[in-house]
Amino acid sequence: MWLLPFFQKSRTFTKSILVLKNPEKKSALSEVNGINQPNSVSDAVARQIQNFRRKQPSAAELVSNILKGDKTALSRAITLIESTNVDHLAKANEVIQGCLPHANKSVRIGITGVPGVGKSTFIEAFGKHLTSLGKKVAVLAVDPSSSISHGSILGDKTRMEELVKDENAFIRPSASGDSLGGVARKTREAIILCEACGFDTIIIETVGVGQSETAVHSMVDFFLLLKIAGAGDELQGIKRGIMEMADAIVINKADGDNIAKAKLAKTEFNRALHLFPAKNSGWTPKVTTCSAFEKTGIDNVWSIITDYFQLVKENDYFDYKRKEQNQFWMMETINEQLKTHFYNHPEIITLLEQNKKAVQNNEVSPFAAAQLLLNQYFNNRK
Ligand SMILES: Nc1nc2c(ncn2[C@@H]2O[C@H](COP(=O)(O)OP(=O)(O)OP(=O)(O)O)[C@@H](O)[C@H]2O)c(=O)[nH]1
Ligand SMILES: [Mg+2]
Repeated sequence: MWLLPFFQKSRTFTKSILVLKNPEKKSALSEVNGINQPNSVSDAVARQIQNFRRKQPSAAELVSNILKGDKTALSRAITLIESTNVDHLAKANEVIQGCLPHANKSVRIGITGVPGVGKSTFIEAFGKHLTSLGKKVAVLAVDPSSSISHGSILGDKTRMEELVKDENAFIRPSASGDSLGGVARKTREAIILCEACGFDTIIIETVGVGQSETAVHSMVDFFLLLKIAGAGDELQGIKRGIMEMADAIVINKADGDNIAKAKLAKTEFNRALHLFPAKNSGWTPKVTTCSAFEKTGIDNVWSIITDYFQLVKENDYFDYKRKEQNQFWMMETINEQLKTHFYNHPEIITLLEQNKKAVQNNEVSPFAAAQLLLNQYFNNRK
């Protein structure tokens, strides 16, 4: 008998489920008819957005929108050049060709420095300073080491909070890729697209480790090395090559207790730079201090850079260097594609493995093995 109330209860429960399942019987929980769109949403605009998302724009559309300064089209085009899909490659080349006549109208600045030196904080302060002067700033990165995190800029967008929101700025994390050459080529193509989109100041960031700074140096007009003051041993551990490439050394974090140390470091770097041979550009590298955090000394960095551009545009070094760089990148692209083609050839893959072993076991000399592989490759291509 005591079970009766339970059965009664469970029957009412089943009934209410049936009511829910039956669309005829509306309950407060039924949302079969949905709710009306609020008046604030225009049907026409909603449809436009849906169409835009669904439709893949053609190369010509992308080019025309990039030339109008559309940042969404720019992002899409950069994604296209980063793609490894063969169909995308042809379309990407079409977009680049369309943008090329409108490129070249910017200044390209490379910024390098070890992790933690304050690159992102500096670029935020520097970029904001430039947009306040009416410039349009694009920030790209060459950072093959962080293919996992997809570039330091992405993880650092929080450090560029203001710049990200700035209408006159465009920030793009580095292309991921397994070879520096590949990443660098994509970055160079991205520069062309940014210039066509109306960005007049392009900043390329790279972490000063490995070979990436050499790649960046060969795609920019001005190369800036960011440093912090150490314990008086500034020149220790700094690669001679990087010092030679630098057009300016900026000692960051010159704030608080660090100001005196930064000044000392400035003197030391200035002395060291005098020992290097004069540059072909006719420019004497400058050393200065700044605090990206407190935004002090940033205007001075820009005035050094404008002095540089005035000089190299007057003495034609600017054009000369860009022409040299174009030639360099043509050769680089050929070299890279030849290598890729060679190493991906099915027959070569097998032969290479066999010959590696033979060379290790001293059965054949390294040169003879190399010759054999090359002959095989070229004979196949005849
Ligand atoms: N005191 C002081 N701290 C700074 C300054 N600039 C950057 N920092 C701090 O230094 C740390 C590293 O700055 P980031 O801008 O992330 O350095 P980064 O070179 O981009 O580092 P990676 O992205 O790891 O290569 C952060 O905690 C910043 O707040 C500065 O001018 N003064
Ligand atoms: Mg950073």
